[in-house]
Amino acid sequence: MPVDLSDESQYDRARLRQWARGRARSAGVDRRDLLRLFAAGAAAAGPLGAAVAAPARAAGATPATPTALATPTTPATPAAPAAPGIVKPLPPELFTLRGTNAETNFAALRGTGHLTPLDRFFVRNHTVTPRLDAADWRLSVWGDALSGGPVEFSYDRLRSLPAVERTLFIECAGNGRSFYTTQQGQTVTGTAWTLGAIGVARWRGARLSDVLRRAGVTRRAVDVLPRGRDDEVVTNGVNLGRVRRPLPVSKALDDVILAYEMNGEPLPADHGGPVRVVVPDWIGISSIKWVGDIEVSAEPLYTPWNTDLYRLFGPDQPPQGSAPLTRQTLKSAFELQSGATVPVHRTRLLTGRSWSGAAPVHRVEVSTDGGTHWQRARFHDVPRRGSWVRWSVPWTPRTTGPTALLARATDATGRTQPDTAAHNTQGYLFDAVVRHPVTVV
Ligand SMILES: Nc1nc2c(c(=O)[nH]1)N[C@H]1C(S)=C(S)[C@@H](COP(=O)(O)O)O[C@H]1N2
Ligand SMILES: [Mo]
Repeated sequence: MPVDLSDESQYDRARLRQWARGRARSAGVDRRDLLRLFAAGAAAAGPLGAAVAAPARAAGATPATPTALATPTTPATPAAPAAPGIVKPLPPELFTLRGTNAETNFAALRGTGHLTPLDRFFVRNHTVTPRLDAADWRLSVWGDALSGGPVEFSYDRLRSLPAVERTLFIECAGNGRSFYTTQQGQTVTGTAWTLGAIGVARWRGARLSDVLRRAGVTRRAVDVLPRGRDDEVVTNGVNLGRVRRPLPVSKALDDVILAYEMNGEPLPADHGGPVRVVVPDWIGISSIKWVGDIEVSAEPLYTPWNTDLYRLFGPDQPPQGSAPLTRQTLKSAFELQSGATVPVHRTRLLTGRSWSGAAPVHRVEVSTDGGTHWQRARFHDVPRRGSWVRWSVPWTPRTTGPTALLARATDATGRTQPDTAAHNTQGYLFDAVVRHPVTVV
C-alpha cells in the first residue's frame, strides 16, 4: 500500500522501516558509525547526546561531560568561561555562557519590547560562528527529486524573490532542560539551559517554497535537507558532518523562510548570516543557520539530528525512541533573576512571557505563594501563533521569607502547562510550571 509521506506519523514509520531494512541513505554519515552510535546511544545518557552537549554548569545539573567538539579554547579560569566562537559581545548581565552557547538572561528582557533585541538573543552553536560574506554566498539546491541538475541562488537573487516578514520565536528543543534535574531530580544529558534558550525576532526573507519551485521540485520529493556551512561536528571520534536535519516536504513547502534580515538588520553572523532557515513553531535545530545547500530527496533522509538526537528516548518512550521532534511545547518565564530579593509591603509589577508552539497563548495565571492561589495575568500583546505574549501581575508581598513564583500558561488548543514534564534522557521539551525562587525581605 502506498504511504502518504506528507502525513507525519506515516512518514516516520516508513522512515524507520526503511532504516531497518538498510535501504535508507545516511546522507553523508558512514552508516556503520551511526549504527554504532545507535547501539550505544539508545540507552540512557547516550554518548552522542552527551557529547554534542556543552558542559552543564547549572547547580545540581549533570556534571560536565568531556566532549570531542572542535573547540579547543580553554577558559582562563573556571569562573570566567568563554563562549568560543561567538562573535557578538556577551556581557554577563545579558547572557549566561554555557559551553559554545550563550543563554539569554530573562531578567534582561524586562522593559524591552515584543522582539528580542539582537544584543540579547540567545546563541546555540554546535561549533563556532563562521564569518561568511553575502557577496560570495551561494545556495545550491540539488537532489534526485528535482526535475534537473543543481540550481544556484546568489544572495541578490534570493533578495529579488518576493519577500515575507514574520514575527517568530526560535527556541532550542532543550530549553528548560536544567529543571528536569533541579525540579524533578532526574538525570538528563545536554546543555543545562534554564528558560533563556528562546528569542523572538522579526524575520524577513524569501519563502523556501519559492526557492524550491524555482529549483524544479517535483512530486517525488519527500525530504528537504538544508545544511549549514559551519564546521563539521566531531564527537567521540565520529565525524557527524555538517549540521543538517531533514524537513518533510510538506513543512518545507508550507511556511518555512530563508531569512536574510532579523529585526530589520542584515542577519547577524551568530544567528546564521547571511542566510538561515526559519521554521515556524518547530524546535530550534530545524532552523539551520548559515545554510549553504539544500538537498531535495525522493527518499527519506537520515542524519544524526533526526535519528539519535532530537527524539525522545527513555523508559516512557517507544524502544526506538519517539518520532523526530517537530513542534515546540508550552512555557512561561518571569523577567526576574532567579533568587531575587524583593522588599516586603511594596507593590511591584511582576512581568514575564509565555509561548506555545501549537497555538496562540490563551491565558496565563500567576501564583506568588508557591502554587496555592492563582491570579490571571494581564496581557501586553495580542497573542499570536509562533510568538510569545508579554504579561504582568501586580504583587505586594505581605510576609518575609523565601517563596516561589509560578506562571502557568494555557494555549488556544486548551493545553495547560503541567506540574511535571515527561522525562526523556536528553531532556527535550520541558513544559512544566517552573518554580521561580525569590526571598521577601
Ligand atoms: N548550521 C547550524 N545551524 C543551527 C545550529 C548550528 O549549530 N549550526 N544550531 C541549531 C540549534 S540547536 C538552535 S536551538 C538554533 C539556535 O539559533 P540561534 O543561535 O540563532 O539562537 O539554531 C539551529 N541551527
Ligand atoms: Mo537547539
